[in-house]
Amino acid sequence: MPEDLILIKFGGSLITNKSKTCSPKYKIIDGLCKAIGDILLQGKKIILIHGAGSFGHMKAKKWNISEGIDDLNKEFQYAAIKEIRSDMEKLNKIIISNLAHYSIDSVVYSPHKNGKGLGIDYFLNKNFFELVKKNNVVVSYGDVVDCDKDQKFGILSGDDLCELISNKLKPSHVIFAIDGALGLIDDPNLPGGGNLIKEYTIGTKIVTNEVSNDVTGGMNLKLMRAKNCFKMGSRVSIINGNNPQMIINAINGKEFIGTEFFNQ
Ligand code: IP8
Repeated sequence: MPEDLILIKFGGSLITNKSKTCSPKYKIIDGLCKAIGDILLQGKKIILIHGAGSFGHMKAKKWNISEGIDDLNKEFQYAAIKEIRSDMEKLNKIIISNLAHYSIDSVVYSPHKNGKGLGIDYFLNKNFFELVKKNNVVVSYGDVVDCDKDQKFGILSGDDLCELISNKLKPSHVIFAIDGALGLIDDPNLPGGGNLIKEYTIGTKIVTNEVSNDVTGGMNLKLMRAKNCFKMGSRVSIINGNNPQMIINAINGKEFIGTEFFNQ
């Protein structure tokens, strides 16, 4: 596994206000981009994946995009897909230009333009691997993608991309930067919102709550993808991205607040 390749996912709720359509959290994005700069200075390569938050999930939910084509509403669905793809490009541009503000050059892999297939059946085009080979920062994101199945289209989550990329490129460290919790929580229904699991042993059952305005399964999907990244040999951490220093600490092997994955 390449020592220097780090895969980071910025969760959609971390970088956008999830209750208001297309509402970026500029200050949070800025802090995260600055942290990317610090990590690059340590000689690492970065693949950055970002979620959709309010740039994707609301319209996708309204028009049932994750379920695929619905003959009665297909015209509205195709209009919504066009809008979601363009909204995701807007969110992506905000991140790319914030990276550029810190003199970080990055290149983008657009999932719907380059490949098709749902979930981990998505076909990562060879362009992606070329981009990773030639650039220090490659950025991609959750998207509406086409597929060969009868449903014709659906959602590719950024979490799916993380598993796919881990499988192919075996990054040394995969970090899921989240909002709303310090890391994995044992049971969010407990008084006080549950306890942070600092060391998560693969196979331990935890309770996850459904999240509103989310078409890709929230923490459940993230946990499944994170476990699979770990099983494929990457170090895996789940960290609250509102404090980007914790991401830097984790990468540097320093103490951090968050969840680290371990074997049984
Ligand atoms: O936020 C979802 O990606 P995620 C993509 O990473 C869309 O799950 C367009 C809803």
